[in-house]
Amino acid sequence: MRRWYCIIVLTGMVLAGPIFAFAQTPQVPSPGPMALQVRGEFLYAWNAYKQYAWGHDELKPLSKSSRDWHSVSLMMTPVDALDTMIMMGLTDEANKTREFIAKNLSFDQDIEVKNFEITIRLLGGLLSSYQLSGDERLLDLADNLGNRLLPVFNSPTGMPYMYVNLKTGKTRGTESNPAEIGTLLLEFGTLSKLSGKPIYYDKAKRALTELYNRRSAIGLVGSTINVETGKWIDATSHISGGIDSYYEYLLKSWLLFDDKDCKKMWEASVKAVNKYLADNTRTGLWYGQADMNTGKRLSTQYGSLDAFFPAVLARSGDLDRARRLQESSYKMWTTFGIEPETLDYSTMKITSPGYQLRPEIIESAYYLSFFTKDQRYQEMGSSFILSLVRYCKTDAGYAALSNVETKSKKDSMESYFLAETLKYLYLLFAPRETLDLNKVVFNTEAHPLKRTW
Ligand code: DMJ
Repeated sequence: MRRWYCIIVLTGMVLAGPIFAFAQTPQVPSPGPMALQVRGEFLYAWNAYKQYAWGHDELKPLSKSSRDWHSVSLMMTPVDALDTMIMMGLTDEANKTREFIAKNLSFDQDIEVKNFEITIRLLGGLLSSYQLSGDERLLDLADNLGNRLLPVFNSPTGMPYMYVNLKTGKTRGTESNPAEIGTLLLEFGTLSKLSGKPIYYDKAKRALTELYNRRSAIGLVGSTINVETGKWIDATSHISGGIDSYYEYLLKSWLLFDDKDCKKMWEASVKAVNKYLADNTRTGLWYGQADMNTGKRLSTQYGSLDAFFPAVLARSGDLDRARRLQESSYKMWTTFGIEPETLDYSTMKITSPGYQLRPEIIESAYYLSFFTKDQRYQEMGSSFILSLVRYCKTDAGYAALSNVETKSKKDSMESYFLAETLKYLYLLFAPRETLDLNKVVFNTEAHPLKRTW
């Protein structure tokens, strides 16, 4: 059954022409100098990971050493980076990495993992690389992982606990947030479709729906909720970290699965977000914080995580808001030479000074470039590359910044730098035939998923 499916995927990839066709495929023109530069930076960071951290979760670029999230490595960086290699046409590197993962990665570990992070990085990464390579071992790994994560949904409400032990299935973490509850359906749903097991889709969809059902009378969700009682603990509403990708998955689950419930939930949610969280100021359009019950403005914080929203707006067809918000994000970037984690947009003063090598502003530039064909977004991309090389490049890969004003570096290169930041930067400059954004949905970790069922 699997083998049969696989032939369809691979045939589909060939017949689909440029969709999911990458650099080495004849229909796609060769990448130009900017895309090649980004590919060079990817290889620079990846080679540093291989030299100093091979097999571990992450590279520590300043101490030239490695970090594992748990007592054993789950190969976070290789799994997260694999589909970027495939998309960049780094075929030999991708084949070696895929072989290494398939032979050495095991989820049969007595460790407690964070469901959200493992889902978006590993489950998402395995599924997209399976779709791109046709290597069934990756789907088997995804199925094995998905099964070990399933106990998280055994709460009285069906909303997931935050942590689960991969061997024992023991769960922990009753206080969660919309992002961790509502950012699962693309991965679990795709796993259902590819494995033929409906349980994954059903559990993740129920979690999303239970969360949506607890929105306030004015249609907003808060920041923290108890998954056992279903009661809100923090009523602050925003589009930033902790809520962000909940909205993204409402829209994208509708698009990927043609799920009409998700369409309804997305449309109602974005209406409330645009009514109560959007803030039209004299410096442009921003999105801040408001009370989920009254809609009263609570604060005016915006940051690198909020910068994902223009991409979502653009994908939904709202190019006007997407363009305006991207200009604000860009202002945040250029004011300091590189973006801070958060600032107060009413004063433009920094409230959290780090830069964690985040991708969101680049992701939005790519979506806007694809949907508007406006050169403006590649211009933005040029300044993103310049800043990254100038401030974050080290002897061994790339480093986050602890302070964007002093540009002091931090000993961290998160796996999403290779999965997302450099992938979106590459796609921003690569020939548009490389990938058709109308036919592919990226999970929140930039792993492309395609409807092959
Ligand atoms: C990534 O893990 C994902 O993009 C997530 O949705 C938000 N945080 C990081 C990148 O900033």
